[in-house]
Amino acid sequence: MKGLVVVLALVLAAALGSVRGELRRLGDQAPPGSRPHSVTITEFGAVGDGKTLNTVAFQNAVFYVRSFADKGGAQLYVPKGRWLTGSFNLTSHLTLYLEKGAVIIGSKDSSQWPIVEPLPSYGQGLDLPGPRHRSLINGYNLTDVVITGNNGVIDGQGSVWWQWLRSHELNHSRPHLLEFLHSEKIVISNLTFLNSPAWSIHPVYCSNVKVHNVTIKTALDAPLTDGIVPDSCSNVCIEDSTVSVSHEAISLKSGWDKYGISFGRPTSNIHINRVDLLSSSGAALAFGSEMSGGISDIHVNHLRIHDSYKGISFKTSPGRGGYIKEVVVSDVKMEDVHIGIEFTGNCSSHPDDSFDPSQLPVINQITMKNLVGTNISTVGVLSGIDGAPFTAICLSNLNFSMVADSTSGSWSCSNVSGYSQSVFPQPCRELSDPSSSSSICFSLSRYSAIAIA
Ligand SMILES: *[C@@H]1O[C@H](CO)[C@@H](O)[C@H](O)[C@H]1NC(C)=O
Ligand SMILES: *[C@@H]1O[C@H](CO)[C@@H](O)[C@H](O)[C@H]1NC(C)=O
Ligand SMILES: *[C@@H]1O[C@H](CO)[C@@H](O)[C@H](O)[C@H]1NC(C)=O
Ligand SMILES: *[C@@H]1O[C@H](CO)[C@@H](O)[C@H](O)[C@H]1NC(C)=O
Ligand SMILES: *[C@@H]1O[C@H](CO)[C@@H](O)[C@H](O)[C@H]1NC(C)=O
Ligand SMILES: *[C@@H]1O[C@H](CO)[C@@H](O)[C@H](O)[C@H]1NC(C)=O
Ligand SMILES: *[C@@H]1O[C@H](CO)[C@@H](O)[C@H](O)[C@H]1NC(C)=O
Ligand SMILES: *[C@@H]1O[C@H](CO)[C@@H](O)[C@H](O)[C@H]1NC(C)=O
Ligand SMILES: CC(=O)N[C@H]1CO[C@H](CO)[C@@H](O)[C@@H]1O
Repeated sequence: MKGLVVVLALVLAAALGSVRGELRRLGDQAPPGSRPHSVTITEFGAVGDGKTLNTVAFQNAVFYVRSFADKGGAQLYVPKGRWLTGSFNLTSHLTLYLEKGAVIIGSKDSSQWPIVEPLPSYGQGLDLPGPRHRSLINGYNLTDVVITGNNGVIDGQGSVWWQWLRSHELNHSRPHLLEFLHSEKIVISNLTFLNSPAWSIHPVYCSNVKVHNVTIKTALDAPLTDGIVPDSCSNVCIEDSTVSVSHEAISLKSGWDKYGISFGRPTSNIHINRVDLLSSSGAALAFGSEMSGGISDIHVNHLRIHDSYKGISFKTSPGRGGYIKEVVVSDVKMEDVHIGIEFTGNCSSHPDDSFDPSQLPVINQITMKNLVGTNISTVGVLSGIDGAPFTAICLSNLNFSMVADSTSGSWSCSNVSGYSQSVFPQPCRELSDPSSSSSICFSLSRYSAIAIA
């Protein structure tokens, strides 16, 4: 059966190649992601009526684009229309371009989202143990892929998955909208992502990933939908984007307990600039709680967080191992947030009951400077691990104004230490230790530029 499909696809590819004859050539001054060749999804039999299932058309189109890999690659053009599809794979040297009014829609039929093994750094699916559903759009072992458009839309129709999760009808963990594994030189820009079943953009074991000018939204009462989740990745840049989801808007991760420790791939050199984040029930910017491969060298600038449960959260637990260190978050505006800053060493979700509580995480050298908060209920809840305190938490130039009738108090701290200057309201004494000095704090001088080829 599989052989037949491949043969048919080859025949189709050859036929299209000869029929088309001359492929469109794009100008020399073309924008990033432009390719010397272009094909349109309708050439593969796709119908943009919102009803016809186009999974095979997308699969065949990508299969055909593979033949341009050594000729500069090709663009797959998706015109205006509603293009219903199940899960499909991308290929290297591909630009997927969604025209204005083009909407790629995820099927509501779970069998259109095949089952795959859990990620090796997680060992289990996140909603349920065992395997998980493949994402809608997948990249495996790719290089040089651009997903862009004139504000086209990728809509996961996640509400069916949210309902299955709530009613315990899921058989396997939910899929994401866009996932890249073991890939490099990825650009995602100028698009809107709606209603992911779980996470919207999930690069894992990737390097040189740029996310620019995207809008991500899910219903605010959806269960556990995350926006952008760089996971065991290096050299990632997220800029000029707006994320509004129920759970974490941007979440940095690197694997779960013993699986993440033995996989050992950290998340490092991440730059996040000029983003606008909302998380109705989680944290707008989160680190962890899956961080067993380590998270370091993170630079966040010009962040707006509003109408969120938590603002910035560092999450871990005994059993995780790993580290979160060398983080600088600066120039943050927070409005209408319940808990501004959270550190917790008690995130009790584990892939197995057999986790090793002696695997203690290290949280060290976290600097936050130039934060202004208005209408915040509780400024900071910092709760480290007894016997493995979080250290060198450095706060500089923070000014939070509280909810008028706040009864929760401004700061609570345990098992943490650090340094603070010009912080209002006055932080807890753990962060005012006179023996600490600014020399323990991670500074911006270690900024390292990242190159996206
Ligand atoms: C995104 O849109 C901007 C403005 O139209 C354009 O300059 C940029 O090249 C686009 N990005 C890509 C990857 O096409
Ligand atoms: C998509 O890629 C995965 C991983 O390489 C592979 O197992 C699967 O068969 C591919 N699916 C299609 C339709 O090509
Ligand atoms: C991954 O890609 C590289 C380079 O294209 C190739 O050599 C290798 O065989 C691929 N590995 C798998 C598992 O597909
Ligand atoms: C962002 O993308 C939209 C299309 O989605 C485009 O019109 C706009 O110019 C882009 N802005 C930037 C700054 O690239
Ligand atoms: C779970 O499996 C049952 C039995 O095979 C099936 O009827 C049901 O549709 C599946 N649920 C989902 C969400 O795929
Ligand atoms: C303060 O923030 C809360 C959410 O934390 C919101 O419900 C409330 O309307 C805000 N108050 C004002 C005056 O903006
Ligand atoms: C950790 O959380 C669990 C419930 O999630 C609670 O029972 C336990 O007391 C907490 N431990 C600490 C040290 O806060
Ligand atoms: C904090 O900001 C408010 C205005 O939002 C200002 O009135 C106050 O003086 C500032 N406090 C400090 C200590 O800078
Ligand atoms: C070592 C240490 O200071 N442990 C403290 C951690 O926090 C708890 C709760 O505040 C304290 O009881 C421990 O003494």
